[in-house]
Amino acid sequence: MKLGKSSIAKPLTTNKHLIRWVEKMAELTQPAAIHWVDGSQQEYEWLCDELVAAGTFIRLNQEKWPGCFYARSDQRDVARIEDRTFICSFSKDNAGPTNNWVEPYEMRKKLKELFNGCMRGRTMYVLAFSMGPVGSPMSRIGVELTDSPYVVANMRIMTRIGLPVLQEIDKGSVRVVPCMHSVGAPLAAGQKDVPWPCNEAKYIVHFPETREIWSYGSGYGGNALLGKKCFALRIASNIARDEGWMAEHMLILGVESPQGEKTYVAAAFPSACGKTNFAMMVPPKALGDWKVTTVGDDIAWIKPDANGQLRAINPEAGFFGVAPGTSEKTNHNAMMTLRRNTIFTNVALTPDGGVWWEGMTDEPPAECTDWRGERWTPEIARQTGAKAAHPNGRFTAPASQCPSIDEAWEDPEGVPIGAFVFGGRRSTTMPLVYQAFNWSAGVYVGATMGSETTAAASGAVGVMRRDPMAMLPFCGYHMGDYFRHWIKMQRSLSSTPRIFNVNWFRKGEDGQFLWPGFSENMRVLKWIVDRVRGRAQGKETPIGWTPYYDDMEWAGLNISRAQFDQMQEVDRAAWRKELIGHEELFIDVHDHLPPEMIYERELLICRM
Ligand code: TSX
Ligand code: MN
Repeated sequence: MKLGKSSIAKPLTTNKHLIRWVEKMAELTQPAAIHWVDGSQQEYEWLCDELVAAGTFIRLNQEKWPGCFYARSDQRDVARIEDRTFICSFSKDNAGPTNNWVEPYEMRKKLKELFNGCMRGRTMYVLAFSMGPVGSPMSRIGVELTDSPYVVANMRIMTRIGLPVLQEIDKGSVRVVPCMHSVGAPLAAGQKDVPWPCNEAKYIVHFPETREIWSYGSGYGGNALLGKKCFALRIASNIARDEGWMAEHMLILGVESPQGEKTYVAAAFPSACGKTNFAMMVPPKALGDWKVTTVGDDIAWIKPDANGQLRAINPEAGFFGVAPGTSEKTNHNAMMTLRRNTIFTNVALTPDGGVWWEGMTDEPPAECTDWRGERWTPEIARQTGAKAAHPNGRFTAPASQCPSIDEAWEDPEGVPIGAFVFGGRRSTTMPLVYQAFNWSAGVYVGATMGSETTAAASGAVGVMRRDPMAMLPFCGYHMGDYFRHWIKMQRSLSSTPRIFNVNWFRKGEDGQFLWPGFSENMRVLKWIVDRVRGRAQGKETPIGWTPYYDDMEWAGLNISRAQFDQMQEVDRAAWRKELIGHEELFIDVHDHLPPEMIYERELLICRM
C-alpha cells in the first residue's frame, strides 16, 4: 500500500474484514494518514482545535456558549441535493419512479474514478458508529471512512461512535454498513486548504442490496453525516422491509397524563411543518399536569416485539435542527439544548462571539457577520433582502441535553407506540385533526399526505407537494412497495397503533391561521391519547372520526364552537378535488401499488 509520510495508526479493531476494507479504501483514496476514531472527549477536543486552526470552526464565546463552535460552509454546499442522490439497485424497478437510478456496475465504475486519490493530502478518519443505543437488538452499526473532520465532530454528537462500537464489531457477529465519504478535494503537496473543502460534482449513492453508501463532493448535513438520511432511512428502509420492521422519517414523543399514564406517539411531517418544535412541545399550563417528553425529532426505527406491540427507538443521539425560526417562544427546549456543546453551521456570528438567526429574537442584533461571512445589519437586510442565517442553517446538539428528553429515550427495547400521526402544511381542505377508520385507511392517509411549499428555494410558494409518509426523498426502494410493506405490517401486530392526521396550518377566508398551534397542539394530542385509550368519542365524517367540541379540553383557550367547526370542516367539494390529487400521485407508482390503496380511494369517493 502506498501511503504518505504518516503511517497508518494502529487499528482499533481485531476484525480482519474491517481492517482489510480500510486498507483497500486507503489504497483507492490515498490519504496522507489514517486515524481510527476512539470517540473520547480528548480526541474530540483535539479535533475541534484542528478545525479551529484550519479555519473551519470558530470557537464561540465560551462564557455564553460553552463547548460551542461555529462553521460556515461553502456557499454551493448548503443542503441535501436530491437530484444527485441515487439508489443503485440491481433492477431499476426496485428503485421505483421516485428515485434516481443508475445501473450499479456503471455507478461503481464512476465512483472508482471519483474516489481514486480523492483523499490525497488529507487524513482518512475511520469512524465506527452505532445507530441506536450500543448493544440494543434494534441498533445497527456502520463505519464511515471520511476525509472531513467536521463530519467526525458532528457524527460524535449525532450518533454513538468509537471504542464501544468497535467492541461490538469485534464480537464478530454484527453486519457493518460500509459508508465511504469524501469531500472530493485532494490536496497537492504544499497546497493550502480552504475552510470548507467540497467539489462541484456531487454524488450521494446507495447500493441497497449490498447495503453500501458512497458519498462524494459535499460536506454538509445529510449528504455527509451518513448515519442519518443515507443509513437510518434509505438503507435501513431496505433492511427493515427485508426483516419485517419499519424505518420511518418520524419524531417520537411521549405524552404523560396528570395520572402518570404514558402514551408514545410517532409522527411524520414534511419539512417546514415544525417537526422538531412538535417533538419538544411545552404543554400550556391551563391544561393541568400533562407532560410531553422527547424520544427523537427525526427518525424512528419501529419493530413489533414478541407480543405484537410496535416498539420504537430513535437511532440518533443528537438533533441536527434547522436554526431559523427556533426561539424561546417556538421551542424553549431546543433553545436550552443548544446552549452548550453545540456546533452551529451557516447561521450568523454576533460581535460578542455568539450566534443569531432570523426568528431567534424579536429584535435582531445591531450588526453581525452573516452565514456568508459578510457584514449584516437590519438596514442592509431591508435594502437587499440578505438573510443573516441561511434558511437551512443548522445546530448540531446532543439529545441528552434536551430538558424534555424522555427517561426511556435510550431504552434498548424501544418505547411502545400507541399512535401514528401524519400531517402537512395545508391552508385548505384538511381539518385540524381526524382519525382514520382503520389501519389500511390510515396507510392511505399517510400515502396521500402532502404539504404546500413555503420557501422560494423549491419553486413557487403555496404549491401542493405530495410527500407520502414524509418519505419521498428517503425511501430506498419503490414507493409502491413501501405502501405494501405498511399494509403488510398489520399482520405481525396484535393491535395496530391508531392513525391520525393533523394540520396546524388551515387558514380562514381572511388568510389567518385558524389554529394557534405550538403549545396549544397539546389539546389535539390529548384527544389523540384519549382516543387511543378509548376515552373520547369520535364524530363520523366521510374521511374519518373527528373530535366533538365537548371532547376537547378548552381551558385557557378561547375557541368557540363555530371556530372549531370551521377548522374541522370536511368540505365535500374540496375533497373531491383532493381525490384527483391522490389519483395523480398513484399513477406514478401504480404498478406496485397495493390494492388496498385503490379500495380505500374508492371507499372515500363513495363516502363523499
Ligand atoms: O412549529 C410550528 N408548530 C408546531 C409546534 C409545536 N409552527 C412553525 C412552523 C414553521 C417551521 C407553526 N406555525 C405552528 C405549529 O403548530 N403553527 C403555525 C402557524 C401559526 C403561526 C403563528 C401564529 C399562529 C399559527 N400566531 C402568532 O404568530 C401570534
Ligand atoms: Mn428530517
